[in-house]
Amino acid sequence: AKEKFNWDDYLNQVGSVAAPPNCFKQSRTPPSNDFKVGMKLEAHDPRNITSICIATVVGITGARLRLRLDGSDDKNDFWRLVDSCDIQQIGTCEKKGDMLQPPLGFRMNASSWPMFLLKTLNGADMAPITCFKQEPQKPSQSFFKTGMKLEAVDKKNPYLICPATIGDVKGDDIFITFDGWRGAFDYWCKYDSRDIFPIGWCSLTGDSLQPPGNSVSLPRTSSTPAASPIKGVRRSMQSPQKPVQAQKGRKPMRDKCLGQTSASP
Ligand code: MLY
Repeated sequence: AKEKFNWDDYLNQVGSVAAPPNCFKQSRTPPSNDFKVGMKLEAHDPRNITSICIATVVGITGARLRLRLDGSDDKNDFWRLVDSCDIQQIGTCEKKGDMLQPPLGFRMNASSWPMFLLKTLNGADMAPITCFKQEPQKPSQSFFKTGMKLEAVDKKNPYLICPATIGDVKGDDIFITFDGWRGAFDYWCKYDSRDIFPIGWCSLTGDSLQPPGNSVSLPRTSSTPAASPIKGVRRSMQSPQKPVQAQKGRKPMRDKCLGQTSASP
């Protein structure tokens, strides 16, 4: 049976602290997700951010929506929080005097866009204004410190939220390292990224937080016997003291976690 990941136990085991909630551009209590699958809205095209397109909610996960741009394929889905300023009610674009655009990679001839738009909106289930929540303010500055723990979106597998550590801090930029994955999924982002959350976020939204990968390093002083892995936390076989970020580009160890994360190639 899969043991449930527990932050309190884990922080004790690895001897780390959580990044305090005031570090994040997230509301203290996650916004409620009132959207339903099939609803339509306006969204910035993530591949062409100056375009506003029609999107359909194709999935709901915690406080996030899985979105697909109308007229696009099913290979470019993206995820947005219900309080993201990247999404708005249908009609907003027109009210501002802007024009709805076909998505990048529109699957039909460009000349068929106006008719496609009419048809896609005709009789559509449009998400009501009450579904859209106010985007929270960003913290006045970065309060992150190297070593702090958080929950972060895996950008290579954006449906996944995983235990992570601040690996480095440079001005307004922070380096997100994924616990137990030897650097393969790490990335830099701004401190006010909407893809990072305080610990406990997933348990509040009902999202499933991924367990750490296999190569989690424990401090050498830990009283836990090296031979017995505890709740999915194992001593790194190579270098228990070395920070995970030092091994950028390496393949993650796949033996244990593959089964739980095999939803992507
Ligand atoms: N299919 C991918 C999933 C890896 C996910 C890593 N995240 C959780 C940091 C793989 O097995 O490589």
